Amino acid sequence: MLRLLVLHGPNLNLLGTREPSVYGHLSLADIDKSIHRHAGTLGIAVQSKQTNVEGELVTWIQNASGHFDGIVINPAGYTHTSIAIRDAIAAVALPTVEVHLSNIHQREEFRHHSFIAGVALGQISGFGATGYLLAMEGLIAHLDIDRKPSRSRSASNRKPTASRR
Ligand code: CA2
Repeated sequence: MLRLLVLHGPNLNLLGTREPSVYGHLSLADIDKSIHRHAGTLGIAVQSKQTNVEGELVTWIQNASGHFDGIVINPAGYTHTSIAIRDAIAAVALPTVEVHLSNIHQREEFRHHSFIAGVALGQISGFGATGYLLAMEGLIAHLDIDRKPSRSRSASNRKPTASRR
């Protein structure tokens, strides 16, 4: 079974309490609930964690190796500042999708640059909590392709995916 690690960065524990016009009304617990529900329908395992501490994110990313197949991360404010998180993602070499609830490219100039984007498989920004679910699906599609040689993707011997979706 595919295992994904979902990491939430600083201040995301405040979701649902302030700035609903930017980040929506859902709490982090609500978002985690929908992540776990979606994982169930996709037939994958997820673990999600939040921290306000940069070094903790670095350690969790490092420790993901061997325990997880991919990472979904909303690095929050560290997106725009953290070379340490970028280096950890590059070092661990697990496919990683960067998620933002808001569209960072429509916001202040300082949010337009991400230190993470250059080492991520992709970036999803502006879809609210749905972004996490899209990131999980993107990682599954990527890992399925990675795990199977192209020959085994032919219609004749491809396993039906309906059981996972
Ligand atoms: O849009 C996103 O998901 C962000 O990663 C959120 C970060 C921000 O620094 C990024 O530029 C974009 C901020 C997270 C703070 O979350 C709060 C939630 C409720 C109240 C206050 C802050």
